[in-house]
Amino acid sequence: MRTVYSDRHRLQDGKAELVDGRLLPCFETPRRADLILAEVKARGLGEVIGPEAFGKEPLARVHDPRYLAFLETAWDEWVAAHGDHDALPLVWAIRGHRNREPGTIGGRLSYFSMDAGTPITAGTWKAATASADVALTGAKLVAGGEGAAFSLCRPPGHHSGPDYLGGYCFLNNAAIAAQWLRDQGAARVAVLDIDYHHGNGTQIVFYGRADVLFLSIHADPAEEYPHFLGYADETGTGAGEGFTRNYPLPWGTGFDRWSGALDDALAAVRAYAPDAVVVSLGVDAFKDDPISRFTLESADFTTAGRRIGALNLPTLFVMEGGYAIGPIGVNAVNVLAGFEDARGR
Ligand code: OKP
Ligand code: ZN
Repeated sequence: MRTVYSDRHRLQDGKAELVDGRLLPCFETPRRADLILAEVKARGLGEVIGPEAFGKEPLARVHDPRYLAFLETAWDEWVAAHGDHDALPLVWAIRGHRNREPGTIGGRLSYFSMDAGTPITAGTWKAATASADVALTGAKLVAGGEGAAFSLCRPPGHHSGPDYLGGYCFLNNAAIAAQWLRDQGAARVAVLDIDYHHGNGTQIVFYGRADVLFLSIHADPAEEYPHFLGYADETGTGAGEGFTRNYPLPWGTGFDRWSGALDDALAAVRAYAPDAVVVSLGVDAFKDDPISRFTLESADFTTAGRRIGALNLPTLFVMEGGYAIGPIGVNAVNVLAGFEDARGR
């Protein structure tokens, strides 16, 4: 399969995130994409191409225009108010507070974010829009009849909701791609999120809809980030009832249990018979991931890829998380190679 990649990911290079009371160097670094790209080339997965520019319209199909306007100018406003160091939010509306956009950049940053781990930097808007273009270009390949494509997105997207950033995510690349596929005529799209963290943003975008099936296998939110969404009893609402499925799993989960959830999710995808599948491909379920607590081995990612390939459906892989620098490339490409293997390519 072909890989879509843009060097612009480098423009998102935050200094620090707040973790357990400390400001630590960002886990979500340019090096992640470099290592994945190097492995794509080393393994001969297929041609690497640059993204097309899709503009703002496909972003606005998923995100609130007020949020997009905020994100585009946030850095300049932040610099004018506070200086040219990375922007991090500090306070959020809690139960009983007002849902009202404040006037200052500091207040607005809090209003449009969900955590203090996702710095806005000088290059954030350019990197995030390039990442969305990478996802959209992959979607176009799949819509055009390529059986599969790999969108090597960075920064990731699945925690970003209609009007907020968070979890290292600014624009929800997978949701933008899935919506674009719908807008191009796909009747049904399934989004399968295998990142270690719940895809809260993607879930919310499609929660009330039957035309996009959302399935997520992740660490139990009672124990793990993002903490406030991703329980098994969240199954969709209204017309979307039954079209969201969550598989929260405890810390320490290994491939036996994880793959049981995967098989159940894949059976649901098969029954749904979508025109396309978007895989939110995080490889942070890996045993040595520095911020995660599942125990998958590198070889397990190949097996997972094979099982996804056995669906025999047009498939777009959209890169999400994975922070074990070193094996991140091997783990991501193992999924893709396993997929190709099952397709007999
Ligand atoms: C992004 B993706 C845990 C801090 C959690 C945010 C994690 C975002 C993960 N001590 N920080 O889903 O891989
Ligand atoms: Zn993750």
